[in-house]
Amino acid sequence: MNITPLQTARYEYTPKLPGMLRNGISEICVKEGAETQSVADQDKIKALFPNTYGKREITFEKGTNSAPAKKQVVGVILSGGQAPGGHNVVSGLYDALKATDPENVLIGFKGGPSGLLEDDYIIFDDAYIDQYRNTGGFDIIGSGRTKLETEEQFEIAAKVCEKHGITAIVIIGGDDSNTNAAVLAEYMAAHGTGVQVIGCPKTIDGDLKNEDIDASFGFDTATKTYSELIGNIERDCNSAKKYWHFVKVMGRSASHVALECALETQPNVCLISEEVAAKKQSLSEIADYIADSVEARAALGMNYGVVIIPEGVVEFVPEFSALIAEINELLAKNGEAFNALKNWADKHSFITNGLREKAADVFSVLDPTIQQQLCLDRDPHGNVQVSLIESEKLFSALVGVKLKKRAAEGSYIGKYNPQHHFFGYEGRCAFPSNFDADYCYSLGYNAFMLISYGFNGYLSKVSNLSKPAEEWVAGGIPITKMMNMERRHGEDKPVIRKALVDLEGAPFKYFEAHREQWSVETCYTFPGAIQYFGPSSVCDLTTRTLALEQADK
Ligand code: FBP
Repeated sequence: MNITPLQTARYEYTPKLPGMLRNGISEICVKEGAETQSVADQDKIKALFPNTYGKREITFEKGTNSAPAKKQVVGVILSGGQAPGGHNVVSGLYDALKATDPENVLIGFKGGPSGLLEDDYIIFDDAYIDQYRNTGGFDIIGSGRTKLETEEQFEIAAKVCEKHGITAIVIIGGDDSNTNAAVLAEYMAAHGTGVQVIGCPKTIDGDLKNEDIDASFGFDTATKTYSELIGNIERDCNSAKKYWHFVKVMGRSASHVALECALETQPNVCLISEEVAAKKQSLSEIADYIADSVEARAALGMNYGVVIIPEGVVEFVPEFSALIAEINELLAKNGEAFNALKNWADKHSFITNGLREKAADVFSVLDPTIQQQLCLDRDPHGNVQVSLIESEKLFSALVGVKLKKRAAEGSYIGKYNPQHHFFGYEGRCAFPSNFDADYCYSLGYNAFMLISYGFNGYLSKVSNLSKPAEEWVAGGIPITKMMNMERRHGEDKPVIRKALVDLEGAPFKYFEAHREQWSVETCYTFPGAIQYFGPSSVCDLTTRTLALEQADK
């Protein structure tokens, strides 16, 4: 393997642990907190998780380690989309496990949860782990999106655990993967397998957070990477003075990524899907909102700007989601007939004729490329894959139409040349920032402490994250505490409640207070590249979101 100088230097980096975990394994004891209950639907969740519900939250402290001596064979799984820091979770877990007893074993199941079902694994040793310390990506064992949810899958998982003598499984994933971890934990307890299951909060989307979990890992590095790129675009924009850049950023339904990037770079416009939903904004209103900024800046001689668009925004525009639902329905019933049509003109008529008037009107204002994207193959659940819809192009085209009209009416005199970008994959495997390197290593190390103390169905929790690592608080939280019942595929299911952007929260309020000025003036800020070496004030900075959320602490 060819190794770059940065990679070599990052191998040498020693991640910082919370102060309470620093004195060595023999000096970590448990402090039990209050019993917990789920965020909602307590009776239903309790009935579904009789063995793992209501357990106490716990924190670790300095003190004599009283965990029972036991050989540990731990299996680890990376689940879902990549997020910077996954390798550090694995190395933190490995280091704690080996520091406790060199005979302990860490098994990595390959390619996500399917690795456990197919018994596809490797056994880690120092040489293997050392190649991946402080590096981005999930390539240490790969990842996957197989859902662990059926009784049959759990039976297989239990058999694989028995075969290897596995005492615990660590699932590193987002809200869905950790929901699955909770269900697996309950299964393992109900069947007396003795296998413990521990989760770790991962996702660049930032939507796995709540009163216990300050942030999901990967959000820090991914948003810093996108913010660097957006800042560079702003500088280019401010230099060339001739383009309006429309930048879509990943994040699924939630707009945490878009909001954080906006706080970091102060663009002219940033849409927030949660606000679009709250105000029930139409496509036309959103286009007008962006066009207002274009027009105001043009009046000041600035025919350029930057717009940030969250990946999932179209799902939140009521008329657009109604259109998607109608197309879904139409294609579910008539998919074969539609696919048999040879050219787009025929397909276009087929769709237009099959829609009700309102939906057909919305369809008709869309650019042909977007119309075609709406008719692409559905996902396994029959839904349109919204991340494939180029909403950056959708909105730039709608703004173009608005501006033409305004020019004809004489209110807009300017030039409008849009450019388009989509940032997602660029950030998911970046070298973890110092924050993510430290946080993830701590999550993995802490996950092993939870295992050694016998906890099952817990999420590894490291909090107080806006403070220096020395002051971080390590512990665990029962996953059932974060759950409620939601409708999924026509059934009520227990799931971890997803965190969307809180329109009353400090990060949004800050953005709201400044966006008017940003929309007209040029207030761009340039975060630059992530710094790994240098003053702590530069290298260990966390996100603006976390700093604003925890400003009062
Ligand atoms: P997770 O929720 O699994 O962490 O994935 C995050 C994410 O990067 C989303 O932002 C994005 O919509 C999705 O994964 C894309 O994943 P894929 O390339 O597998 O479709």
